[in-house]
Amino acid sequence: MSHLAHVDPEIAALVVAEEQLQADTLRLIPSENYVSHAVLEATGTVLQNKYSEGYPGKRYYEGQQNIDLVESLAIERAKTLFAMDHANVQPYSGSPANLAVYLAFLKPGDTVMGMALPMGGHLTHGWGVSATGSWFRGVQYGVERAANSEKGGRVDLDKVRELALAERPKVIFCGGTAVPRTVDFPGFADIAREVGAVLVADVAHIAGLIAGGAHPSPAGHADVVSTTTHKTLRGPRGAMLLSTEEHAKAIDRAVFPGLQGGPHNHTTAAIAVALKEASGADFRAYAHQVVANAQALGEELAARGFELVSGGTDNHLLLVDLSGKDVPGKVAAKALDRAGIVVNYNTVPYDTRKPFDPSGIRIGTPALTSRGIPASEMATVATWIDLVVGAAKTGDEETVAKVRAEVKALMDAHPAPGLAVR
Ligand code: DSN
Repeated sequence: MSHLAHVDPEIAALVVAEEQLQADTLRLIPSENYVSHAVLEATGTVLQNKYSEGYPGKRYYEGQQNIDLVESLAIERAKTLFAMDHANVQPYSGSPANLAVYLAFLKPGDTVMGMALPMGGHLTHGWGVSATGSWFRGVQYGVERAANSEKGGRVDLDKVRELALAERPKVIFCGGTAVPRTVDFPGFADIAREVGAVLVADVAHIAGLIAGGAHPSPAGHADVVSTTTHKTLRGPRGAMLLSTEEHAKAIDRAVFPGLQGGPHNHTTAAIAVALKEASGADFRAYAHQVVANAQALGEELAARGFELVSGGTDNHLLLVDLSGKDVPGKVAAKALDRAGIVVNYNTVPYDTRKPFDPSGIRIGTPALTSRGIPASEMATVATWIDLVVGAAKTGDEETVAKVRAEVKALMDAHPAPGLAVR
């Protein structure tokens, strides 16, 4: 980064500091990852100099000889990897991708159904504080209470069906941001068919697991698949909308000219690279290891008395209810951060605390798995979390500092992809 360091040393120093932070810390935020050098290189290219409103072969700007080929490659790779008829790789990120879905299928005031935010859904699935819940009529389903041991923390599809029959949504979202269990795409598809709704599978969190065969695919069930590209898929910050042929035109029109202007071509190129990487055998192994690591970590945390929403995980993510530990999620998350373990505080279903000071933390294994950290280390990770959550309660900063040194040693033994520093 010699040019950056020369022109703007302040920003250059902050980038280097961030790189060092990512190298030294155990990043357990389930929506984060490490991209490869190849993805980083594609992101930092001259492709960002271009305007390309339109789609390959149908642009409003000349000079698209190379850009058309880049976008076509990304589209074809996305269609193949996710076995869908159509792909639009232009949405700037997950929220704009979901807004394009509203534009394609709904009019203001129409009914949309999705999982409630505090139950694990996403803001854009019709939650009140989002435009999707104020400009549209959001109807929300949740998960069962923990006391119902068999279904606790899981979606009861009979209840989703009842709600859908009563409310007749035009669009149903399945998936979310804090969903530790397999999304039943065929079950949701049956309900959507019965009420005549478009089924949108928001697979942002699990796209990489689907690509790697570690989570069932929504292909053949969902009408539209919405995903970001930077989570388990390990690509640049961006998004895609995939669909059946029937909805291809509506989706394309909604993204451009409906919602966006020119696509971010450097991101499109990096998405194409990430999709190529995700189609390889190594990535299949990665996706399965992400799940194996999350399950091992869940078992180790449960053995140390941590309450896991739904009792465990089928994917990359654990939602931990700290009520029984008598430590608020935010206090735990801040102590863990001081120990070099990065998580986010999170509401748990039926939380009695507020979203900015909730009862839980959310943990995921995509980033640590990208560093090659094996399942055999999850007992150590769980012990660190246990020690630090205990230390957060008593103000024992000595333990926090001791864990930080141990975390650094494990990180040094497993360098992260894409980083120049160790
Ligand atoms: N902010 C993302 C996450 O952390 O899950 C979802 O949009």
